Amino acid sequence: MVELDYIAQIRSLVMAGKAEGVQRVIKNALKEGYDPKTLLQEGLMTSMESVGTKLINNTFWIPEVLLSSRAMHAGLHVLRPCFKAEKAKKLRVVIGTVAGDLHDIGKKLVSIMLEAKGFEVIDIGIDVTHEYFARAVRHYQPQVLAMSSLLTTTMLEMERVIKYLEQVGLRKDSEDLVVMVGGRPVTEEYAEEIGADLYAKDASEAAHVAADYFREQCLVS
Ligand code: B12
Repeated sequence: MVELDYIAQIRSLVMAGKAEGVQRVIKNALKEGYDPKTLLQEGLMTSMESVGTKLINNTFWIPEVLLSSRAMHAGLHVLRPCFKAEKAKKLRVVIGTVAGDLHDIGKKLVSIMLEAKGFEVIDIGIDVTHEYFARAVRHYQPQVLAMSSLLTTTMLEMERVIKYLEQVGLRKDSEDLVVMVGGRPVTEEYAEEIGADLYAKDASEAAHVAADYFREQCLVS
Protein backbone atom coordinates (compact mmCIF):
# COMPACT_ATOMS: atom_id res chain seq x y z
CA MET A 1 0.00 0.00 0.00
CA VAL A 2 2.79 2.37 1.05
CA GLU A 3 4.83 1.18 -1.93
CA LEU A 4 1.90 2.09 -4.19
CA ASP A 5 1.87 5.52 -2.56
CA TYR A 6 5.52 6.01 -3.46
CA ILE A 7 4.86 4.92 -7.03
CA ALA A 8 1.86 7.26 -7.27
CA GLN A 9 3.93 10.13 -5.89
CA ILE A 10 6.78 9.48 -8.33
CA ARG A 11 4.35 9.39 -11.24
CA SER A 12 2.61 12.61 -10.34
CA LEU A 13 5.91 14.41 -9.65
CA VAL A 14 7.38 13.30 -12.98
CA MET A 15 4.21 14.48 -14.75
CA ALA A 16 4.49 17.79 -12.94
CA GLY A 17 8.19 18.07 -13.87
CA LYS A 18 9.36 18.31 -10.25
CA ALA A 19 12.92 16.96 -10.34
CA GLU A 20 13.83 17.58 -6.69
CA GLY A 21 10.56 16.03 -5.53
CA VAL A 22 11.17 12.89 -7.59
CA GLN A 23 14.64 12.51 -6.07
CA ARG A 24 13.33 13.02 -2.55
CA VAL A 25 10.57 10.41 -2.89
CA ILE A 26 12.90 7.84 -4.49
CA LYS A 27 15.48 8.34 -1.73
CA ASN A 28 12.81 7.87 0.93
CA ALA A 29 11.53 4.72 -0.77
CA LEU A 30 15.06 3.28 -1.02
CA LYS A 31 15.70 4.11 2.61
CA GLU A 32 12.64 2.05 3.52
CA GLY A 33 14.00 -0.83 1.48
CA TYR A 34 11.78 -0.70 -1.61
CA ASP A 35 12.89 -2.50 -4.73
CA PRO A 36 14.76 -0.13 -7.08
CA LYS A 37 13.57 -2.08 -10.11
CA THR A 38 9.92 -1.46 -9.18
CA LEU A 39 10.61 2.23 -8.59
CA LEU A 40 12.25 2.40 -12.01
CA GLN A 41 9.69 0.40 -13.97
CA GLU A 42 6.42 1.29 -12.22
CA GLY A 43 7.40 4.80 -11.21
CA LEU A 44 9.68 6.43 -13.76
CA MET A 45 9.11 4.40 -16.94
CA THR A 46 5.32 4.36 -16.83
CA SER A 47 5.20 8.11 -16.18
CA MET A 48 7.17 8.75 -19.32
CA GLU A 49 4.80 6.51 -21.27
CA SER A 50 1.91 8.67 -20.00
CA VAL A 51 3.81 11.80 -20.97
CA GLY A 52 4.25 10.40 -24.50
CA THR A 53 0.53 9.64 -24.73
CA LYS A 54 -0.37 13.14 -23.56
CA LEU A 55 1.93 14.63 -26.19
CA ILE A 56 0.23 12.61 -28.93
CA ASN A 57 -3.19 13.69 -27.61
CA ASN A 58 -2.14 17.34 -27.50
CA THR A 59 -2.76 17.55 -23.73
CA PHE A 60 0.99 18.09 -23.10
CA TRP A 61 3.25 20.48 -25.00
CA ILE A 62 6.99 20.32 -25.61
CA PRO A 63 8.02 22.47 -22.59
CA GLU A 64 6.04 20.16 -20.30
CA VAL A 65 7.61 17.10 -21.91
CA LEU A 66 11.08 18.56 -21.36
CA LEU A 67 10.34 19.26 -17.71
CA SER A 68 9.03 15.72 -17.18
CA SER A 69 12.06 14.30 -18.92
CA ARG A 70 14.35 16.34 -16.68
CA ALA A 71 12.49 15.01 -13.61
CA MET A 72 12.81 11.45 -14.88
CA HIS A 73 16.56 11.88 -15.39
CA ALA A 74 16.90 13.26 -11.89
CA GLY A 75 15.20 10.09 -10.61
CA LEU A 76 17.45 7.89 -12.74
CA HIS A 77 20.49 9.60 -11.28
CA VAL A 78 19.43 8.43 -7.80
CA LEU A 79 18.64 4.89 -8.97
CA ARG A 80 21.70 4.34 -11.16
CA PRO A 81 24.04 3.05 -8.37
CA CYS A 82 21.46 0.35 -7.50
CA PHE A 83 22.20 -1.37 -10.77
CA LYS A 84 25.96 -1.16 -10.66
CA ALA A 85 28.27 -4.07 -9.85
CA GLU A 86 30.42 -2.08 -7.40
CA LYS A 87 27.51 -2.01 -4.98
CA ALA A 88 28.94 -5.24 -3.61
CA LYS A 89 32.13 -3.48 -2.52
CA LYS A 90 32.45 -2.61 1.15
CA LEU A 91 32.12 1.05 2.05
CA ARG A 92 35.23 2.32 3.78
CA VAL A 93 35.37 4.54 6.86
CA VAL A 94 38.51 6.26 8.13
CA ILE A 95 38.07 7.21 11.78
CA GLY A 96 40.26 9.15 14.19
CA THR A 97 40.25 11.30 17.32
CA VAL A 98 41.17 14.90 16.52
CA ALA A 99 44.43 16.66 17.40
CA GLY A 100 45.04 17.37 21.08
CA ASP A 101 42.57 14.69 22.16
CA LEU A 102 43.58 11.31 23.58
CA HIS A 103 40.15 9.82 24.26
CA ASP A 104 39.48 6.73 22.21
CA ILE A 105 37.05 4.44 24.02
CA GLY A 106 33.97 5.90 22.30
CA LYS A 107 35.71 5.93 18.92
CA LYS A 108 36.48 2.22 19.30
CA LEU A 109 32.84 1.48 20.07
CA VAL A 110 31.76 3.45 17.01
CA SER A 111 34.23 1.43 14.89
CA ILE A 112 32.86 -1.86 16.18
CA MET A 113 29.26 -0.88 15.47
CA LEU A 114 30.14 0.35 11.97
CA GLU A 115 31.94 -2.92 11.26
CA ALA A 116 28.95 -4.85 12.49
CA LYS A 117 26.86 -2.95 9.89
CA GLY A 118 29.26 -4.10 7.15
CA PHE A 119 31.55 -1.07 6.81
CA GLU A 120 35.31 -1.51 6.50
CA VAL A 121 36.83 0.65 9.24
CA ILE A 122 40.36 2.01 9.31
CA ASP A 123 41.18 3.51 12.69
CA ILE A 124 44.02 6.02 12.39
CA GLY A 125 44.25 6.59 16.13
CA ILE A 126 44.18 9.54 18.49
CA ASP A 127 45.62 13.07 18.41
CA VAL A 128 45.29 13.13 14.62
CA THR A 129 46.22 16.41 12.96
CA HIS A 130 44.33 17.91 10.03
CA GLU A 131 47.27 17.14 7.74
CA TYR A 132 47.30 13.50 8.82
CA PHE A 133 43.52 13.17 8.29
CA ALA A 134 44.03 14.52 4.77
CA ARG A 135 46.89 12.12 4.11
CA ALA A 136 44.75 9.19 5.27
CA VAL A 137 41.87 10.27 3.01
CA ARG A 138 44.23 10.50 0.04
CA HIS A 139 45.76 7.12 0.83
CA TYR A 140 42.71 5.04 1.80
CA GLN A 141 40.12 6.78 -0.43
CA PRO A 142 37.28 6.21 2.07
CA GLN A 143 33.63 7.03 1.45
CA VAL A 144 33.36 8.32 5.05
CA LEU A 145 35.68 10.27 7.30
CA ALA A 146 34.61 9.98 10.94
CA MET A 147 36.02 12.24 13.66
CA SER A 148 35.73 11.91 17.40
CA SER A 149 36.28 14.56 20.06
CA LEU A 150 35.67 14.40 23.81
CA LEU A 151 36.88 17.85 24.79
CA THR A 152 35.17 21.19 24.19
CA THR A 153 38.57 22.59 23.26
CA THR A 154 39.46 19.95 20.66
CA MET A 155 36.06 19.74 18.97
CA LEU A 156 37.05 22.95 17.14
CA GLU A 157 39.63 20.84 15.29
CA MET A 158 36.80 19.15 13.37
CA GLU A 159 36.02 22.34 11.48
CA ARG A 160 39.70 22.81 10.76
CA VAL A 161 39.90 19.34 9.24
CA ILE A 162 36.82 19.93 7.05
CA LYS A 163 38.16 23.30 5.82
CA TYR A 164 41.57 21.78 5.14
CA LEU A 165 40.09 18.89 3.14
CA GLU A 166 38.26 21.47 1.01
CA GLN A 167 41.37 23.58 0.65
CA VAL A 168 43.50 20.69 -0.61
CA GLY A 169 40.76 19.51 -2.99
CA LEU A 170 39.87 16.27 -1.20
CA ARG A 171 36.27 17.24 -0.55
CA LYS A 172 33.91 19.65 -2.24
CA ASP A 173 30.79 18.06 -0.77
CA SER A 174 29.38 14.75 0.46
CA GLU A 175 29.60 13.29 -3.07
CA ASP A 176 33.39 13.23 -2.68
CA LEU A 177 33.55 12.30 0.98
CA VAL A 178 30.94 12.03 3.72
CA VAL A 179 32.08 13.58 6.99
CA MET A 180 30.62 12.18 10.20
CA VAL A 181 31.32 13.69 13.62
CA GLY A 182 30.56 12.77 17.21
CA GLY A 183 31.79 12.68 20.79
CA ARG A 184 30.58 13.95 24.14
CA PRO A 185 30.50 17.74 23.51
CA VAL A 186 29.47 17.50 19.85
CA THR A 187 25.86 18.32 18.99
CA GLU A 188 23.79 18.04 15.84
CA GLU A 189 23.74 21.85 15.60
CA TYR A 190 27.51 22.03 15.83
CA ALA A 191 27.90 19.32 13.18
CA GLU A 192 25.68 21.32 10.84
CA GLU A 193 27.47 24.57 11.63
CA ILE A 194 30.89 23.20 10.64
CA GLY A 195 29.58 21.56 7.46
CA ALA A 196 29.68 17.90 8.57
CA ASP A 197 27.20 15.63 6.79
CA LEU A 198 26.34 13.18 9.55
CA TYR A 199 26.14 13.29 13.32
CA ALA A 200 25.27 10.66 15.90
CA LYS A 201 25.16 10.79 19.67
CA ASP A 202 26.38 7.24 20.27
CA ALA A 203 27.90 4.22 18.58
CA SER A 204 24.72 2.40 17.70
CA GLU A 205 23.13 5.56 16.27
CA ALA A 206 26.34 6.19 14.28
CA ALA A 207 26.03 2.82 12.56
CA HIS A 208 22.35 3.39 11.78
CA VAL A 209 22.85 6.92 10.53
CA ALA A 210 25.70 5.86 8.22
CA ALA A 211 23.84 2.81 6.90
CA ASP A 212 20.66 4.86 6.29
CA TYR A 213 22.63 7.50 4.44
CA PHE A 214 24.12 4.97 2.03
CA ARG A 215 20.89 3.02 1.66
CA GLU A 216 19.30 6.26 0.50
CA GLN A 217 22.08 6.47 -2.12
CA CYS A 218 21.40 2.80 -2.92
CA LEU A 219 24.97 1.84 -2.00
CA VAL A 220 24.04 -0.66 0.71
CA SER A 221 21.02 -2.92 0.93
C1 B12 B 1 38.12 7.96 30.27
C2 B12 B 1 38.36 9.46 30.26
C3 B12 B 1 39.66 9.90 30.10
C4 B12 B 1 40.83 8.98 29.84
C5 B12 B 1 40.79 8.59 28.36
C6 B12 B 1 41.28 7.16 28.14
C7 B12 B 1 40.99 6.70 26.75
N1 B12 B 1 41.81 5.78 26.30
O1 B12 B 1 40.07 7.12 26.05
C8 B12 B 1 42.03 9.89 30.23
C9 B12 B 1 42.36 9.66 31.69
C10 B12 B 1 43.28 9.73 29.40
C11 B12 B 1 41.41 11.29 30.13
C12 B12 B 1 42.15 12.43 30.02
C13 B12 B 1 41.60 13.70 30.05
N2 B12 B 1 40.34 14.02 30.19
CO1 B12 B 1 38.92 12.73 30.11
N3 B12 B 1 37.47 11.66 30.42
C14 B12 B 1 37.26 10.35 30.43
C15 B12 B 1 35.81 10.01 30.79
C16 B12 B 1 35.77 9.64 32.28
C17 B12 B 1 35.14 8.90 30.02
C18 B12 B 1 35.20 9.03 28.50
C19 B12 B 1 34.74 7.72 27.91
O2 B12 B 1 35.54 6.91 27.49
N4 B12 B 1 33.41 7.50 27.90
C20 B12 B 1 32.80 6.24 27.45
C21 B12 B 1 32.54 6.28 25.94
C22 B12 B 1 31.85 5.00 25.49
O3 B12 B 1 31.68 7.37 25.67
P1 B12 B 1 32.11 8.54 24.71
O4 B12 B 1 33.56 8.68 24.71
O5 B12 B 1 31.29 9.73 25.02
O6 B12 B 1 31.70 8.03 23.25
C23 B12 B 1 30.36 7.86 22.83
C24 B12 B 1 29.77 9.08 22.15
O7 B12 B 1 30.36 10.29 22.54
C25 B12 B 1 29.88 8.81 20.68
N5 B12 B 1 31.09 9.12 19.94
C26 B12 B 1 32.35 9.23 20.34
N6 B12 B 1 33.17 9.46 19.31
C27 B12 B 1 32.41 9.49 18.20
C28 B12 B 1 32.74 9.68 16.86
C29 B12 B 1 31.72 9.66 15.91
C30 B12 B 1 32.07 9.86 14.49
C31 B12 B 1 30.36 9.48 16.31
C32 B12 B 1 29.31 9.52 15.30
C33 B12 B 1 30.06 9.29 17.65
C34 B12 B 1 31.06 9.29 18.58
O8 B12 B 1 29.70 7.40 20.62
C35 B12 B 1 30.43 6.83 21.72
C36 B12 B 1 29.90 5.47 22.07
O9 B12 B 1 28.52 5.46 22.30
C37 B12 B 1 35.10 11.37 30.51
C38 B12 B 1 33.85 11.67 31.32
C39 B12 B 1 32.61 11.11 30.68
N7 B12 B 1 31.69 10.66 31.50
O10 B12 B 1 32.48 11.09 29.46
C40 B12 B 1 36.21 12.37 30.77
C41 B12 B 1 36.24 13.75 30.08
C42 B12 B 1 35.87 13.59 28.62
N8 B12 B 1 37.64 14.14 30.19
C43 B12 B 1 37.74 15.38 30.45
C44 B12 B 1 38.98 16.03 30.65
C45 B12 B 1 38.92 17.49 31.02
C46 B12 B 1 40.19 15.36 30.48
C47 B12 B 1 41.58 15.93 30.66
C48 B12 B 1 41.78 17.35 30.10
C49 B12 B 1 41.90 15.85 32.15
C50 B12 B 1 43.20 16.52 32.56
N9 B12 B 1 43.04 17.62 33.26
O11 B12 B 1 44.26 16.04 32.23
C51 B12 B 1 42.46 14.91 29.94
C52 B12 B 1 42.65 15.29 28.46
C53 B12 B 1 43.63 14.43 27.78
C54 B12 B 1 43.59 14.68 26.32
N10 B12 B 1 44.47 15.52 25.81
O12 B12 B 1 42.75 14.13 25.64
C55 B12 B 1 36.42 16.10 30.52
C56 B12 B 1 36.11 16.94 29.28
C57 B12 B 1 35.48 18.27 29.65
C58 B12 B 1 35.24 19.12 28.46
N11 B12 B 1 34.05 19.68 28.42
O13 B12 B 1 36.03 19.30 27.60
C59 B12 B 1 35.44 14.90 30.78
C60 B12 B 1 34.02 15.14 30.24
C61 B12 B 1 35.42 14.71 32.32
C62 B12 B 1 34.78 15.87 33.06
N12 B12 B 1 33.52 15.78 33.40
O14 B12 B 1 35.43 16.85 33.31
N13 B12 B 1 40.08 11.22 30.15
